[in-house]
Amino acid sequence: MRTCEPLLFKNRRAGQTVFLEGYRKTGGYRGLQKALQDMTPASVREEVKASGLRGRGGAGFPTGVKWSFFPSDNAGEKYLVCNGDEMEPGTFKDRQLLLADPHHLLEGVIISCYALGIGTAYIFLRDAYRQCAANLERAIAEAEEAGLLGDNILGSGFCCEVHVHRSAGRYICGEETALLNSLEGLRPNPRSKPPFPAVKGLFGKPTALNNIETLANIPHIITGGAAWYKGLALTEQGAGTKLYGLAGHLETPCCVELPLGMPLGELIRDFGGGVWQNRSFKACLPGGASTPYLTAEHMDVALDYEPLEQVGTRLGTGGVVVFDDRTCMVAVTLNLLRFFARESCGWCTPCRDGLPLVCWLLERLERGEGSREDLAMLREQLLHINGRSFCALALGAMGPVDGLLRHFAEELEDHVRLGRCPFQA
Ligand code: L3W
Repeated sequence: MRTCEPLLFKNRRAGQTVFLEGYRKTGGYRGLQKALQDMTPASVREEVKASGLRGRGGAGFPTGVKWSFFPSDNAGEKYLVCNGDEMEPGTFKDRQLLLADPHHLLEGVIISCYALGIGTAYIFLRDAYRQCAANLERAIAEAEEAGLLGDNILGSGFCCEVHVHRSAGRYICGEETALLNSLEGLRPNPRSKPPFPAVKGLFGKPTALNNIETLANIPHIITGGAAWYKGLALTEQGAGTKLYGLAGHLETPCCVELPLGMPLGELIRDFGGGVWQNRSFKACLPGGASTPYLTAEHMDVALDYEPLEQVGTRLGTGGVVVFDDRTCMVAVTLNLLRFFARESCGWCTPCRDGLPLVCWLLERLERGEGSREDLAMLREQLLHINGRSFCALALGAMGPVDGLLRHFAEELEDHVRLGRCPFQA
């Protein structure tokens, strides 16, 4: 069984939360100390860029490149916002980290603020994550008390404050610009990009926006160095470890930290305990609900950004949701699309009207009332919706539809031919 020395989950014990004392015992805040005492902000940014770390919130954008768009050296008002609005179905990794070890994120936030010359950070948390919010509030108070946060951190002259903000409770609040509107007290409609948040973000000021898991990696990159961090991945192009969530029809659903690039089959067998009830594997979402399906032919594919793009899907959040051979993939896709249609903010027509139409078509097909024309119309929606919506919500929603049409066309045809769902007696 291939594993790795955990970085982010190194203090994770069932039912326990590690706070400042425990975090420091295992090397916590050494990254911050090193950054403040031995490194300039520019050298921290360079290290992060060289590490190859990519955003863990879904898009996989290289963190160092994103930071390079940020006016780090200019004085003036600017912010760091941590996106903790983890509402992507099948995704629960950030929650596991905050339940186990909230200082991990906090250290990453403080180092990132130092690297980017930022004095104020907001951690935007999914509303339902109340225990995570309480853990973070306690961690912030402990860090302030210990001189790790606030004025003149560790005597360096660097000052930084961190606030926890609970989300308004909708999936769209996790879209980065809708999140900024929400944080400003506005309706969470996405903003047009460009300008990107790095240039014009919170309150119109430059804003660095990164996911929880992304920021929690920063202390390790600083203590271990970029080359070491990059070498942790199993693939040549990959970097670091990844928190993989394993859910669905598995014997042992779990959340594990492993080297980036674990082959799908190995992950399911060694950590998910295999498909439950001795059933066979039919499909999975590789990285949350907005990523096209993988099938049994993809068992050797490395769960890393490029290899997954090569087979027509994405790593997304790394939340793997498995479906056994009794599952109707039309029903699964309908279930996902109902979620996305409900969570649309309604701002743009392709998303507001397109996703309910897709739901309607899938409902007809699942009930056995669908025709070949419905199938053709479903296929057409990929063209009408993809690339035409205001933000990535509708594009993400069409991920499973794309996977359904590519991998399960025969199953869709069967619904039409039989006039019923073949998986229902
Ligand atoms: C400055 C440029 N910044 C890009 C930045 C941009 C953003 C990042 C990635 O969607 C995906 C979506 C979901 N100058 C820049 C630049 N940036 N060019 O880079 O941008 P982008 O547009 O590729 O992605 P996004 O809009 O952030 C996120 C997928 O993630 N997803 C969603 C997960 C949702 C959750 C949740 O629970 N809330 O995790 C999962 O796969 O479908 O495709 O920061 O500003 N020239």
